[in-house]
Amino acid sequence: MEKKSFYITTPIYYVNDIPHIGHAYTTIACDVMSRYMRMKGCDVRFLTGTDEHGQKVQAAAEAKGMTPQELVDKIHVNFRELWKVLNISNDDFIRTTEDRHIRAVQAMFKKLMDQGDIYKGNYEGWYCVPCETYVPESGMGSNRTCPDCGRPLITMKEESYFFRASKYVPQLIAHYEKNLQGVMPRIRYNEIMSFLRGEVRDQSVSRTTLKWGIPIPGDEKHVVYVWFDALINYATAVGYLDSPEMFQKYWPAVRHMVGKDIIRFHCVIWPLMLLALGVNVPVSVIAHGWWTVDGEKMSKSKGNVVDPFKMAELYGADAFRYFLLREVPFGNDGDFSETALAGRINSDLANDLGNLLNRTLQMIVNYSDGVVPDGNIGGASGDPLDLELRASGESAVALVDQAMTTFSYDEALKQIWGFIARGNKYIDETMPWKLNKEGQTERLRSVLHTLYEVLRLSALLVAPYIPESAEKIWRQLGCAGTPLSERLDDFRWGGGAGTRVDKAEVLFPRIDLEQWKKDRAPQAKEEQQVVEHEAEIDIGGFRAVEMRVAQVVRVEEIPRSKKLYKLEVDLGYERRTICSGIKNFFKPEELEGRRIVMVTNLKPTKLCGVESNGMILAASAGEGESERVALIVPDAEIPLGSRVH
Ligand code: ME8
Repeated sequence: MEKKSFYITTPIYYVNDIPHIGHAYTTIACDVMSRYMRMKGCDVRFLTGTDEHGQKVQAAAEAKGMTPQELVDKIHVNFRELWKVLNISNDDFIRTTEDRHIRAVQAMFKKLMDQGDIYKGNYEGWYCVPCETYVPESGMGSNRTCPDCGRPLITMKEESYFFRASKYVPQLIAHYEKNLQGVMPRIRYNEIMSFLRGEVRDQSVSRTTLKWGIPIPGDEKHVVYVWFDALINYATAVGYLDSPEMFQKYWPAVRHMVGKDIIRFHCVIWPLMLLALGVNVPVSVIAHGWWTVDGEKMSKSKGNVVDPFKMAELYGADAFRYFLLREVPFGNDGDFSETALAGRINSDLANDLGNLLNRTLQMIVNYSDGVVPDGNIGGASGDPLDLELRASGESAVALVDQAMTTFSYDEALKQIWGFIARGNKYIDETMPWKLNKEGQTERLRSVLHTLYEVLRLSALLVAPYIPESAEKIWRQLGCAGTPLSERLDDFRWGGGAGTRVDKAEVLFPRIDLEQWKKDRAPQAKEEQQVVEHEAEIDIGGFRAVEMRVAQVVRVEEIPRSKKLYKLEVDLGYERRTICSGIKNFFKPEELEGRRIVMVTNLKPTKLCGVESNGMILAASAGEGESERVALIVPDAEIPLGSRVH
């Protein structure tokens, strides 16, 4: 029988952001669903990727003296690395700078243009000239200023292509009226319906002010607006242009998981584009809530951005995955706290699941020589307690399935943990040690076999959530293969007799909370600052950077720049001009005459019209208003031009 297709996507993340728990959350949720649907026997396609065009990337690349392509090639790796660390099982990773995507975007654009659904007009909006970007009314600072640089915005008008979104609105409303699962959960559905019933304007889909984007075929002074470009990734990756067969297979089964911040793009603009193209709209867009941290909005300037790499390193990927999905009802906003994470590790993972495994394996070793006995656990003549436990397992499977169809991860986990708790209670009720002492061999066999089955089923149920630990449980139970390659529907209660179990190993070590508080709490704030690591280099890579001692001779303002100074520096053997972004931290007289360290072999680059020939070294901490900068200076008299190693 042909497998049912299931195609699930994460948003493609802005590549210039450092991955944080928000990104991890969406991706973990998709991963759990993918793993679950594979275990249900579906042909799953799971896509994630990076959104790599746009003004911010262009500006960041310029600031680093790189081409935008070089920059995105380098930094998109942050996401790939994180998905490895978090055990994400995506089948594909798309980048919007890939050729397959550029061609698909251009083909869609052309088709819509040819059929008259894209037309030329004028775009008018509030624009920040230095940042070269439009700012929506909702995102402006006070007095119409740029939220990034704080400078006044101007109105700007440019030629632009427009997508005739309004034309397809009635069709989309009719679709959603018949398909209530088109937007989940219901609160977001209602939000989208009321938006659609208001005024949906035609959408500007090109820019002439931006260079780093996909050129519009036949009119190359325009590039495709980033959102129009980005949304198409979902279709590109399953062969919209290149593989009609693949597209046919997966597209009708597509689900997009997104944060609530981007539902208009996904539930309005994208389906309108698809309707215009004559392609199915997504089966569902599932919007989840927003994470704050210790009650506050996450932001780089507050330094409270939670680094998922760090969480996985400290607590393990599985514990982090479990916590994110268990802590908050999917769809609601949530507050992340490491204290709550540590608490759940101890209670749910170490106590409930860990203890059930440990106690059971230990008893099979002690009372049955490590071999699962063949007990009478399933039949009508079975003990009522055993039968009740079996029924509780069967009902957990059904309730988990129901919860998963509505993406209610926390509910599914509650059902699974309810079953695990029932297993622990069963040990206390049956007291196998007493049965052993009293020589009640028959009963003991049934009890041990029943407990083994509770664990075998639990391993399958937890596998999508905590895949690594589930595999460990599976191995300790002496089962062949991996739980993730099993089909959930094939589970039959009463199997496993005669299997030799492995040694019990601690799955989740308990955290000593007293010690943890001493170790973690004082530095929590510092630690939570994201450290952006560069890729490892060898000594040759380091030697390639030529650094020398120099002296600042003269400091001048650059009229066009708020941040830069023009410095004249003396290296002993020559004088150079350098532009340095330290204006906000030093007065000219604090710099003139100082000895500093500089990189001397950087390629010259032009900043605000001034050619810069090197870079002075400084350390910086904090962000925004609290940013501090310290110059790196030689601590003893040493000739100008001396090399720094
Ligand atoms: O919007 N809580 O990319 P992005 C929960 N490139 N989820 C969060 C979160 C938080 N605090 N912060 C981020 C973009 N997310 C576009 C998408 S798709 C065609 C283009 C998650 O890097 C959440 O899934 O800003 C949100 O929708 C996404 O990251 C935004 O990622």
